[in-house]
Amino acid sequence: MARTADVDDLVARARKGEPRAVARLITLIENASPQLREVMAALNPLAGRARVIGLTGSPGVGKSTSTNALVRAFRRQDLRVGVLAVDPSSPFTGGALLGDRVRMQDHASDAGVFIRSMASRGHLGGLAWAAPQAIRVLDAAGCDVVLVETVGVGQAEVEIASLADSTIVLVSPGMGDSIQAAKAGILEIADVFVVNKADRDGAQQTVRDLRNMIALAAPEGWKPPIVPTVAVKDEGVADVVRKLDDHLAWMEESGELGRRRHARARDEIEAIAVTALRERMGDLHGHQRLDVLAEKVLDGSCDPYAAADELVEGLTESG
Ligand SMILES: Nc1nc2c(ncn2[C@@H]2O[C@H](COP(=O)(O)OP(=O)(O)OP(=O)(O)O)[C@@H](O)[C@H]2O)c(=O)[nH]1
Ligand SMILES: [Mg+2]
Repeated sequence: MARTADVDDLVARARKGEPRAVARLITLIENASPQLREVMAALNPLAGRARVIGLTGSPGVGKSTSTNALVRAFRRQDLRVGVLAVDPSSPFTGGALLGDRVRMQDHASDAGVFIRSMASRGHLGGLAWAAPQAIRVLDAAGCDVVLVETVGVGQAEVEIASLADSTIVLVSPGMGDSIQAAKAGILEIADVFVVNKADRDGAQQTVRDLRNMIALAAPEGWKPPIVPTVAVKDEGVADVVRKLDDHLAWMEESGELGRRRHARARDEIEAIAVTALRERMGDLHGHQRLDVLAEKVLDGSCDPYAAADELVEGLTESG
């Protein structure tokens, strides 16, 4: 393991926005490095400035194309942008993310843009704690905006939404059925709806379906706007940025921003704690203690709840 001095140096270089240092730190996160404790202690005071925007939606709906277009729009405002493409379902970096990288070559020579894809590599706790830490790295490296692209698959979609200040849900024409199916889920997480591929038939119908759905749900407070886009032609992207700005202003005014960030910090702490407990649990698996307890339960001298209590106590006191 590297010495503290190395971590200090890495953090200092990342803070100056050096891409290689940023990349190294995110790799430490992917590998669940024991150095993360030190890294996060150093980074946390530097973070908290970035605005985090999530993009989610079914495979192929145009998330990467839209991310790309949003990067361009924010760069025109001279903002530094971080992009994190996460695949919560797969432990491997699959073809889709590889494809993203190629498309992201557009920004390869731009020092104001950091792009990184991340897979969970199957480690315990998956992306629940890894994604917020990667966002923190980008934030501390001076990104004004962090865009998080994730493939929308059920629960993962909801989890990723909790990482962002604002969440964009993308749909495309002809997805009526899946909109119905995902109804409750997407209404819950969408701050801005984007109907992408508006150059295709049925876009108006999709906008109407969404509008009806929102009207039926009669949300209190923020009512998610619906923005048609043609991401491949950059059409409607400026409108998306405007709606995101409106949403940010509303969150600041209503106190929602503070509430979301508080909830996010809670989730991250919980994920780290649960992961630590699971790891200790794993250590105990081949452990004598569990064997002893199993015998006690079998011979009737201890009930399984009391045995589990004893096990949990053992986990928390063994520091
Ligand atoms: N006609 C049309 N095609 C689009 C539009 N936006 C994206 N596409 C195309 O749709 C395909 C998928 O786009 P991506 O941006 O890769 O979609 P994605 O949601 O990131 O896909 P995954 O990461 O695989 O889930 C590509 O071939 C894009 O060129 C659009 O507005 N109109
Ligand atoms: Mg993509």
